[in-house]
This record gives sequence, C-alpha cells and structure tokens, in this order.
Amino acid sequence: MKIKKAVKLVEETLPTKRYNHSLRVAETGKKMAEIFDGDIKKVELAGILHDLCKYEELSELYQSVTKYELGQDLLSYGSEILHGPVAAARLKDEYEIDDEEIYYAIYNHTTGRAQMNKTEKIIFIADYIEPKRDQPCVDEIRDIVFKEKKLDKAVYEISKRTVLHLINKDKTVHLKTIECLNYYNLHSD
Ligand code: DGI
Ligand code: FE
Ligand code: FE
Ligand code: FE
Repeated sequence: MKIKKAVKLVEETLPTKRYNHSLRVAETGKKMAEIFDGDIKKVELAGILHDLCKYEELSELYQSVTKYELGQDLLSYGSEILHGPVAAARLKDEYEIDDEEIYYAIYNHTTGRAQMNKTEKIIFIADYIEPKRDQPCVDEIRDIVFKEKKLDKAVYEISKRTVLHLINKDKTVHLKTIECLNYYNLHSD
C-alpha cells in the first residue's frame, strides 16, 4: 500500500484526533528510523496504520478474531489489546499488506513482545513518545531515545511504566506485556 492511500484510509476511518496521533507516530517513527538505521518506509506505513481498528465495536473486533483465526485466547481481552492484532490481520487480508515487519509492528504495538524486529520496536516506542503524549516522565523516555540513543532500553522503560500503571489501576496485564518486560530487562543495552 502506498503512503497516500494509507493516510486516506486512516483519515476516513478514524476521528480527527486519532488520525493526527497516527500521523505523529509515523513522523516520530521516521526520525527514529533515521537514527537507528530502520526502514523508513515500513515505519511510516506502520505508524500511519497502527490504530486503524481502535474505534471498532468490541463485537466487531471479536468477529474479526474468529474470521482471521487470531486465537481464541484473545477473546478474553478488551479493545485496548485487540485493536492491534485485528488491524494487522485486516490489512494483510483486505489490503494486501504482507510485509512481516509491518504486520508484527501493528499487531504488537500495544503489548510489545520478546525479540521485536526494528520496525516493531520503533512503532512501540513512537506510539508512547509522539510529541503530544504527556504521561508522567515521558521526557525521560524521549531522552533515552534521542540523547542516549538506546532503543532496547527505551522499550524496557516503557514496558516497566506500562505494567506499573496497569497494576495500579487493577487491570489485567497481557502475557506478552510481561514477556516484553522480562526480555528487555535482560537485553537492554
Ligand atoms: O492505541 P493507543 O492509545 O495509541 O496506545 P496503545 O495501543 O499502546 O495502548 C492502548 C491501551 O492499552 C493503553 O491504555 C495501555 C493499555 N495496555 C497496554 N498493555 C496492556 C494494556 N491494557 C491491558 N489491559 N493489558 C496490557 O497488557
Ligand atoms: Fe494502539
Ligand atoms: Fe503503545
Ligand atoms: Fe497509537
């Protein structure tokens, strides 16, 4: 899919605020791809498209989990976990986006996982640090990326903050989120 078509699809599908977030994730990701020798075009496309299914009804997301055979275990999670996997599968199935790196980057953008590819790591981080994000101490993550230039350390710090945040809010933590936390604890540079 061409960038222009992706932008149009997201513009037509998502509310303006989320559309603008998607563009900022793509821009932040592109900057990171230059620094970390990533694939700029793949990062841009994944950034634009990552939240495509963010506003689908839960029932619709569940139907897609079954249709795309994403695994019945996903049915015990809400849309915050499902919107990535469903978007990845739909883009592959209906829009012929068959690049593996882009697929995994969109699929895992919320939870992360162990051993992410470079596009996947960049999207995971860019989603957290795009300029309008205002989580407490997000500037620390921006500095790890743009000053220290440590991608894996940024993934670890984001996972850690996400897990602490979820526990504080009594939310269930997806296994992949924990696997990501543990893997990048051991592998962050
Ligand atoms: O879609 P975005 O808002 O841009 O960001 P996202 O897809 O990274 O995260 C969506 C939400 O999912 C966010 O509020 C954090 C939450 N989240 C991340 N990991 C987990 C999680 N929620 C649950 N329940 N479990 C997780 O492991
Ligand atoms: Fe998302
Ligand atoms: Fe995220
Ligand atoms: Fe996002």
